Amino acid sequence: MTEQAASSPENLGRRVFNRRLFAGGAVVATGLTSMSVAGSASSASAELEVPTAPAGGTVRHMKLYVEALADGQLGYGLEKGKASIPGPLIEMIEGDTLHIEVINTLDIDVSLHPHGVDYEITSDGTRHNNSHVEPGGSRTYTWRTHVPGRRADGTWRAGSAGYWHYHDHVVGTDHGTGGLRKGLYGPLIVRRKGDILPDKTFTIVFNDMTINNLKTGPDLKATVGDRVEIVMITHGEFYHTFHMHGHRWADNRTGMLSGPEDPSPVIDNKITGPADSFGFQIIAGERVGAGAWMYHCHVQSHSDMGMAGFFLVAKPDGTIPGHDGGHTAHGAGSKESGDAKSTGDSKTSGGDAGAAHHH
Ligand SMILES: [Cu+2]
Repeated sequence: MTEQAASSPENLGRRVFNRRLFAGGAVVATGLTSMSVAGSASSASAELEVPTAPAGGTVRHMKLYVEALADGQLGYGLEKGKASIPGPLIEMIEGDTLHIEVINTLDIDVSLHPHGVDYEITSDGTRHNNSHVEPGGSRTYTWRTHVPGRRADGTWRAGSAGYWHYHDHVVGTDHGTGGLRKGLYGPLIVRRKGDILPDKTFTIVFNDMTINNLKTGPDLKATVGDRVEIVMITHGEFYHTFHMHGHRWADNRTGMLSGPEDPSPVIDNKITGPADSFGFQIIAGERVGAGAWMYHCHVQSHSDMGMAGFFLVAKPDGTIPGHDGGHTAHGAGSKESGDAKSTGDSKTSGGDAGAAHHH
């Protein structure tokens, strides 16, 4: 499925988008037919070499399992036994509706609470609305999205597009403090028709003093020239700053400038607090080349304590100059390296799989 040959230019947008849907696994087969039709209709206007999001408006269904992971952590997963931290990337296009059946395999109440999308109070995912899921039970949450437009009073109504996220809101406390701490969170991207689609998407979550509930950040692997999308989310008790070495992005909805007159500031460091989220796309190694590019919280004590990882940008032949793979991103000493190894949570929590969504 991922190796389909490009058939014709006018099919490119549709083909790539479908590939993403399969790769992400966030959509069941019944949704693909209508999505394909929508993609086909809009792809004529898409630039040939940059696939873009088709028009939204589809109704889709998916399941989301809440499961226990090793070390007392918890995760969301699209299939039984596949839960990860962060949870799976959920993508929508403005106009889409998503029905998510949450299946609670735990012996405690859980829920699903989204940021950014439209939902009725019965899909709030909070205990005081009785919209949580009881042990062993299931509940369907419905998320809707809309395109921007003018209200009847003449004012402008924003569309749903953005880099958002979802999380539990009932484990531990009525604010889901325990659920968030243990890993019940994930990324949600709502795209606008015409948005440029990336080659791959990574999710980075600063959660208390962890990244994706790991003691050090996961490796983000790409090849020079890849269009890489980062979704950055913060949870927990602290404020952080997200910094990437050698790459910059625009501080706006898409993280990309829309043209030469776009006034959005271009940055490589952004302060972020609990439940904030943003995202952007970069071309891996653009004007800087291959390398082990660090990303980290720039609060010094935080990065020193492990809030750092590598954006590993390889040459086309797969090599990464100057990178022997033996150092952690937060310290070159042997002691720190040992610590990094001991965080083998990468297996239980998904590691790369939880952070990376390859398209
Ligand atoms: Cu920090």
